Amino acid sequence: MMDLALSKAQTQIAAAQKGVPAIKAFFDAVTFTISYVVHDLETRRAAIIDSVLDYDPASGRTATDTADAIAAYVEAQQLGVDWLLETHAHADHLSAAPLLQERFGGKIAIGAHIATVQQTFGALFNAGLDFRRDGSDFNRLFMDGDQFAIGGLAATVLHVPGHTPACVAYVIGDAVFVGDTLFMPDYGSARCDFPGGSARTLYRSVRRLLALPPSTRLFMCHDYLPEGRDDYAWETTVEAERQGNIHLHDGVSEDDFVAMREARDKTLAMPALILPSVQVNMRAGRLPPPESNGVAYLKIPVNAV
Ligand SMILES: N[C@@H](CCC(=O)N[C@@H](CS)C(=O)NCC(=O)O)C(=O)O
Ligand SMILES: [Fe+2]
Repeated sequence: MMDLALSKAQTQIAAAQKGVPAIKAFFDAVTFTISYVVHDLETRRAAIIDSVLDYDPASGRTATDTADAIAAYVEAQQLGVDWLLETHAHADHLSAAPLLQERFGGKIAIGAHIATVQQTFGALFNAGLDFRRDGSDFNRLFMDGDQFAIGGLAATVLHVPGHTPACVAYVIGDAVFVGDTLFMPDYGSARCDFPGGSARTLYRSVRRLLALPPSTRLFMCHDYLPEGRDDYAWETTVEAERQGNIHLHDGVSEDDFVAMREARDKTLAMPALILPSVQVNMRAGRLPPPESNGVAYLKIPVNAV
């Protein structure tokens, strides 16, 4: 069957060879997340991808050091922010998108299947009626194959579920921000045991990403520094993943991947910040409304996850 979204992305990558985006990575050493600022050199319009709001679970305090570094870069480069893009509702860190939006403007966007994620977590946290579960807390919801612009740069969205049902990858110029699908070749792939996750679905999403041209640049959302490597890394190519990804190189069958992934997922502890993260990120990165004393509270569901 013809994959229209993928052929749009392929056409875009082929056309991008002379207008490649400027990409700046920001590594958060607490959650091992890589955020990106991507901009068009001609117009200086920009997108901020997967920004991080620092959160200390012991004190319940947020901090903006990581987001401030992104903001300082945006200011120094004199960029205009059009988009605050999330690859998914992260389970390991709070998003700084609302904070950066207040400062710079731009639209907060995520995959349209976020509504499914909001229903699951809205029920888990027994959120009140004020919590809308239709994605309307976000400014834009992307479907597979949707296209948008960052100044003169073309961007195409690919729905790549598996880690979560709403995961998307952003193809911007010739670069792909893969979210939690593939990790660096020597680390493999994202876990698939969160609500609505599926190893089989992730396999199919990854095969789609790896059908992009071999030289396509891929930018990871996390790097957990596997044994045998000394430096964090977040950029690779389709070709390198196809040849060397330890979980998903060419030739690994769907059934073998599913068996490996499901066995590995049983060994993983929950991310340290999963409970604060999902109840903030399901609200597009906003805290629950303050109570009558003016304080916002995060809940801990006991024996429910
Ligand atoms: N130790 C990390 C684990 C975070 C985690 O589970 N990350 C997800 C992505 S949100 C993943 O796919 N991890 C793969 C793995 O740990 O092998 C934490 O506590 O934050
Ligand atoms: Fe994730």
